Amino acid sequence: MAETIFSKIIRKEIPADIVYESDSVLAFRDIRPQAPVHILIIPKKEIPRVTDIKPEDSVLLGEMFAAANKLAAEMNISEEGFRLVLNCGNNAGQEVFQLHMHLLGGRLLSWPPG
Ligand code: DGP
Repeated sequence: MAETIFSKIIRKEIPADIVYESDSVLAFRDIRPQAPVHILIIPKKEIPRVTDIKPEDSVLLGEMFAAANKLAAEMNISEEGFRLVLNCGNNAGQEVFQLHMHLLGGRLLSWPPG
């Protein structure tokens, strides 16, 4: 597996504030939160970028969205709304090359993003 900081979090080699875990998906609070709720939802399988997603990953992606919905409900942001963000590559500012979905909420989020 291409090593990233998230690989170490998946293997529990470095600490993270984990808020959800299943056999295939892990979610933990972002270390640099940009909103009152800022959670990263990642597959345990190595997928570096959105462009590396394969058709056979469809169930896994569904599990990531289900985790996002579950967490949004638990954090009481389902009704007021939230944003899911996947940054892909340099122009999007992707910093960690393991697929991750940002769940952002708890404040009004402006659009367009920077
Ligand atoms: P992106 O730009 O989409 O690649 O966002 C990567 C996010 O990962 C960024 O918001 C900060 C977060 N992050 C980086 N390193 C760590 C870490 O070691 N722990 C946690 N919890 N978050 C991290």
